Amino acid sequence: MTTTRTRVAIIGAGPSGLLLGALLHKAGIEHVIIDRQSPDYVLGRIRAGILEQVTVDLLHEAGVGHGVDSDGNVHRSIELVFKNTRHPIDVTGLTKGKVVTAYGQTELTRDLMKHRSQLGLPTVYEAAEVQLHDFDSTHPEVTYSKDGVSHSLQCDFIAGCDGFHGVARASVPLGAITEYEKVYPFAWLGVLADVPPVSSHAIVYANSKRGFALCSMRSMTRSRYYVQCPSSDKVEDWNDRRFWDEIRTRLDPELAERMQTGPSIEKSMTPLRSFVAEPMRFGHLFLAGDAAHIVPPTGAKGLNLAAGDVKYLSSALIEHYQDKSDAGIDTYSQRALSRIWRAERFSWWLTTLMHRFPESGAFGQRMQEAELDYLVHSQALSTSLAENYVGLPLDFG
Ligand code: RFL
Ligand code: PHB
Repeated sequence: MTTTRTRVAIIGAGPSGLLLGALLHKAGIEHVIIDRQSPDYVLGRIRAGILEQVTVDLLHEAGVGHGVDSDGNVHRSIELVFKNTRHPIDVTGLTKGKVVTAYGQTELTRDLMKHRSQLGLPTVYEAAEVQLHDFDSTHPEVTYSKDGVSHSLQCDFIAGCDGFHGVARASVPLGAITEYEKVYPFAWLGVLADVPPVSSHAIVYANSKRGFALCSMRSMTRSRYYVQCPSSDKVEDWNDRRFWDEIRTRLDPELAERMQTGPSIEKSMTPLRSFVAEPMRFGHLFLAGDAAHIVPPTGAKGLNLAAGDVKYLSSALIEHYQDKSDAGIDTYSQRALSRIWRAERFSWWLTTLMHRFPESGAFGQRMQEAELDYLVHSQALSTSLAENYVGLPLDFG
């Protein structure tokens, strides 16, 4: 068994863990990141695509903003399609100038990884049997094995940034944690293809008789599209031809006509879930990102919420080491959760508004249509959508 010491042990090298590492390094706080997967596996997961300004600002603060600056695509509006008609929502006009940026999680993760390796910061990939110990004391420990050798990492704090299926939340005694969950009765099938996006200036959200569809992008030559499908469907049920035929039926005639198709380079199924674990601090263990909460992807909030948590947590740890104050640590969970529940509400609302629910019936259907109709004609409701879409401020109150 080898033994090492650091200040903060970060479990998970996804966006939360890598961003936390970059911010701690800037403040001179020693840390180690441990992930059970390989770098290629982490980069191979095609996920988020829309960044709030809060997230972009945080990347700059961490010294990793060049990629999003050069390759991100600034969006000032979104488009809602229902009853075969497209309705633009002027997100920037409704939020006094705020924008979102289309920039893939893969690209963001690659930027953070590169930054880390250029600085020579320690990251252990392909760590097996990761276990957390004694986080209710002042001397927590993380043990793992790598290439058959056992390791012990002793630290002051553990940051559980290891996603929904990680070990950090699972290590908390059952009685100490409350979990809230809603599982939706459908999934998204996502396709990545090297074709120009059907709409490069605005993400398209479509509510159609055959279910929800979303048109997003990764660059001017790479598109990311999704369709709602039954949770029981498998990726193999959807060949490219079926996917392209289906998404076209869910858009308005002009977009359907304009959509360019091509071979998929990635296809994946995402179940839709809302989930929150409370609290997010257990002694010297903190949870951040998907380890603590999941939103259905409809509102594009998951990665952005993770970035918000990391901002609160890095500030709290910096305050602890630099100012010898635990005020930030003591309020971390409460501050993060208040923003998380607002994003949970928004993501649940937009999911409910835009998808076909098997059980909603004719009345439920009319309610959805009436709300969409109200939304596109009401400045008040459009403003609510827009201010949530661009992201609520970190200090919203
Ligand atoms: P991640 O990305 O899951 O990373 C966790 C890392 O922890 C590692 N790990 C472990 N390491 C050590 N020991 C263990 N026992 C471990 N178990 C796991 C894993 O290998 C992994 O490397 O969590 P993180 O960092 O909190 O990041 C969260 C985001 O990935 C997630 O919220 C977003 O992708 C959600 N999301 C979106 N968010 C947005 O803000 N905007 C979007 O447009 C958006 N679109 C999406 C999305 C998520 C989607 N899917 C597939 C769920 C679209 C989709 C389709
Ligand atoms: C994406 O680009 O993957 C994406 C964009 C907007 C969403 C969800 C996912 O609401």
